[in-house]
Amino acid sequence: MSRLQGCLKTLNDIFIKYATMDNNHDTLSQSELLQLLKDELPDFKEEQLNELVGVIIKRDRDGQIDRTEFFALVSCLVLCLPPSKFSRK
Ligand SMILES: [Ca+2]
Repeated sequence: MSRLQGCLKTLNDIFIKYATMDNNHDTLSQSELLQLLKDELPDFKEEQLNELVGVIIKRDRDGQIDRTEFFALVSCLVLCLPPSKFSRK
C-alpha cells in the first residue's frame, strides 16, 4: 500500500471509529467530532478545538458531519495550517 493509500485508509478508519460512537454511524455528532479532534490533534489547545468545532457545527446545516464534510475539514486543516504542524518531531 502506498503512503497516500495508507493515509486515506487511516482517515477513513478514524472517521468510522468516531462516527460509530453513537447510534448514527454515518455521521459525526458535535461530541464525536470534538473527541476525534482532541484525540487525533493532541498538540492543539482544548479551547482552540472547542472553538473550531463550534464554528463547524454552527455553519453545518444539520449539525452532523458526514464523510464528505469530514474529508473537506481535513483538507482545510492541511491547507490552513503551517507545514511545521505536520513535521515529525
Ligand atoms: Ca455518529
